[in-house]
This record gives sequence, structure tokens and C-alpha cells, in this order.
Amino acid sequence: MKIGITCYPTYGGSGVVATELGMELAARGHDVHFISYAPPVRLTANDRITFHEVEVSNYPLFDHAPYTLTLSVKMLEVAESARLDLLHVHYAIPHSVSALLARSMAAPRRLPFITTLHGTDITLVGNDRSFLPITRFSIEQSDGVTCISNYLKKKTIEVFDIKRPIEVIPNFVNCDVYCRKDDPALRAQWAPNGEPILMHLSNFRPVKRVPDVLEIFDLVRSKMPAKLVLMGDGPDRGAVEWAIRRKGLTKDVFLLGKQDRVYEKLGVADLFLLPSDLEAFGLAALEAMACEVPVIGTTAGGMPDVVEHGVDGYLVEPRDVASAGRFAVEILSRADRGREMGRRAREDARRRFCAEDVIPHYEAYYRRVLEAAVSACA
Ligand code: GMT
Repeated sequence: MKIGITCYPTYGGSGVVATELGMELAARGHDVHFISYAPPVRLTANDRITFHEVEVSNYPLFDHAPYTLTLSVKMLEVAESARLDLLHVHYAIPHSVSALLARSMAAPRRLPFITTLHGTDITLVGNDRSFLPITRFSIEQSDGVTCISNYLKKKTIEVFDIKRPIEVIPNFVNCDVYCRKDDPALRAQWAPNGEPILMHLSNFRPVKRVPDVLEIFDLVRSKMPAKLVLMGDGPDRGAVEWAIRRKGLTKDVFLLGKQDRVYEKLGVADLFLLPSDLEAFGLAALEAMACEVPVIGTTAGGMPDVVEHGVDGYLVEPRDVASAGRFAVEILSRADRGREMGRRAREDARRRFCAEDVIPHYEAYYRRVLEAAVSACA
């Protein structure tokens, strides 16, 4: 198939999933065309992958450049030049609206589009009254809609009163790339005296509760020597840097900023912290699990479908820093328990969320959408 993929190319779960999906599809022989304002950060070039840049013009009359419109025109151009079979957009706003416009402009040629909902496009942005009607409209108008968890499907139906079918295709991880790495040199760089390493990876948005990561680490640190590695960047980074200094943790916390090959780092961690207020799925937790790292996450949203409490790690109520700290100390003070949980976490990740098992669901879904589009025109 020839597939056009649009996503946010910066660091964020939806962009990561879209990029990994495109690369997996290309590896399976499909031609994939990424259409966005910048190349997705995790994208590795390949002769089956093409990137098409959307250049937004800066006409002086515009206070805000109309990216949605420019994107729709680019989608149409790529669909025509590359003879795309379909568009697959990740994150409803504004990508689904652009795809809807592109499909209308392409008529009578068929250009079906699939919208994949990821989380905040429904729970925060889409829920905002100023976006709700257009989010609902573009979901209803899509030729196919997928959600990354059962939780998000339920939420989408509830918030938007959606009547059309929604397919749940979970997020996935490449289990060959994401695996345990014994890298003594890297470990020694952060933990020269063999201290356990805690890790966190996110886009540092308020919903991720990165300051809670520090609170949890502080509790651990009061009981035992330990190190914390933070990957990612975003709005809360300044607050986190300030808290690190205020708590006197500058020697124990490493702020790496945005990272490309996160599996290289995750593979040496002893515990992963994701104390979010809400995760529709929690991709970063899955990536850690695949690297044999137990996770402390929260009971909100879709994370309980990913992390099994007491098996792959522990789940606490959002903002329950004290319980998270207790569980962290429990895992880290008994290395054998942590390693065993890590092994179970990888087994679970492999069994339920391996790319080689999940990608065929997308391929089958594409075929169903294409067949339905053909029969609708017959
Ligand atoms: O807020 C984020 O974490 C970014 C957001 C996105 O769409 O870029 O992530 C969402 O999509 C990820 C990939 O499907 C999910 O793993 C995250 O759980 C989800 N984030 C939230 O629901 C907060």
C-alpha cells in the first residue's frame, strides 16, 4: 500500500507511535509518506519512506499562519503525486480536519483517511469547548477511526457521543530494539558506586507530574543512595530544574533533555517512574517494560491495561507520592525482586504489545477501510 502519515513531529507519544508505525510498515514493504512541518524526530531514512515538508507561508495579514489549510493542500499534492491509497492521521486536531479537506478536494478520486486518537486530543484539547464540535465532526467523517486503548475508546464515545465504530489497536514496541542492555560504562557514568538508577521519560507537560517524580525520588533518596535520570523536555522543565536545586539533588539527578535512541538508556534502568495524572496508554511505560524495567505508574486512564499491578511494577492513585515512594524503596532495596519484576514486565510487553503482532492489525484495518471506500463508490 501507499500510505500518507501525518503526526506531530516533535517529542510526544502520538508522533512516536506514528513514526514507529511508518517505519514498521516500510519494513513490511509498504511505501510510506510522512507529511508534516518537520521530519519526525525518531524517523530513520529508508528508500520506502519519504518526508514531505509542509511550509506555512507567513503572509503579513496572518496573525496565525493557517497550518491546517496548508497541510490539507500538501496532503492532496502528495496523494496525487505518490498515488496514495489512504491518509492516516495521528492526533485529531488539526490533522483530521486537514485530511477531511484533502479528501473533499481530491473527489472524485477516492482518498480515504483514518484518524488515530491518542489521548490529550480527546481528554484535554478535544474536550475544550472551542474544539469539541470540530473534533467530533472530523471523527464522524473519518473513513476509519482507531484508538490506542479501550479506556480512550470509552472516553471518546462518552465525551463526543460518537456513533460510528471505533477500532482499538494498542500501542506497540519493537521488542528487538527495546531490550535489556548491560552497558557498565553508561551505568558507571550515572551511578559510579553501583547505586540503583530510576528513570523518567516524557514531554514534561503538567499532566506528566514530573515534579512528583522528583518527590518520589527524594523519598527514595532519604532511605538509600540512588540516582535519577530524566529524559525529555517541555513546559515543566524550569520548575523541575528549580526543584532539583532546592532539594539539593544536583549530584543525584541527570537531566538529559530530548533523546533520540531512548532504548539505549532505558536498558540500564532499575525502575521507571510515570506518575501521570492521566495516560490514555503510557507508551513510555511500555518501552521501559520491554527493556526489563519495572514501572511505578498510576491507576488513571489506560495504564492499568499496560502495567499489571504487583507483576510488572506497581500502580498508585495519581499524586499519591508517598505510596509510590514506598513501592520504589521496596523494589530497589531487593535487587532480586526488581530484576524478577523486570523480566515479567518484558514477558508481558512481548506477549501483548510487540510490533510484529500489532502492525498486522493496522494492515488489516487499512484493507477494510479501502474495501469499504471502494464499495461505497460502486
Ligand atoms: O501528552 C502526551 O503524552 C502526548 C500525547 C500525544 O498524543 O502526543 O500522548 C498520548 O499518546 C501516547 C501515544 O499513543 C500515549 O501513550 C499517551 O498515554 C497519551 N498521553 C496522554 O493520554 C496524556
